[in-house]
Amino acid sequence: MERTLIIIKPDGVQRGLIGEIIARFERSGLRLAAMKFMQITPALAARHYAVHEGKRFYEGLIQYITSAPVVVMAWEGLNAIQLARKLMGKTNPLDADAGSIRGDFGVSIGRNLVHGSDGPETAAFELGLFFAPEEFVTWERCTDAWIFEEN
Ligand code: D4T
Repeated sequence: MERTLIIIKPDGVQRGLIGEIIARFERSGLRLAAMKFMQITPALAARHYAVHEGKRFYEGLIQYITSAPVVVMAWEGLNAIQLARKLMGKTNPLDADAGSIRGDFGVSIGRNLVHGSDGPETAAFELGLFFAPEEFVTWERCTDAWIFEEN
């Protein structure tokens, strides 16, 4: 089982797509483990996007992600990280498949609606940035055995 950090970015919130985006994760079979509605501070944004510091799009990225509220979530399940990235589609909406969140609703790379961790180490780091350990809810759904095949 893996956990991944998903953010519905300011454009997703402003465009009224919170429900639409959450529905896609919920329907996928992934299980919600934590969720909050918040506005990201410049300091937190700088830590989250530290790997991009110095790149030409960095300043715009920080400005955008801190400009309005976001929904931050932890989703868990088998291969949650890879599965979530598939649901989101490629970073640039132009390259994202139809049927993915960015492919269906995005137009510009700088307004790509969602963030999802890109690997296990990034996920652990990012989840720790946004959630305290006690904010993760440990629970079982009655459908889990019908969704998560045991090897
Ligand atoms: P995030 O991190 O937002 O889920 O995006 P990705 O993981 O899919 O993509 P990324 O880390 O390469 O980029 C982070 C963030 O920067 C924006 N961006 C990226 C941009 O505005 N212009 C660019 O040229 C690139 C490469 C979009 C996502």
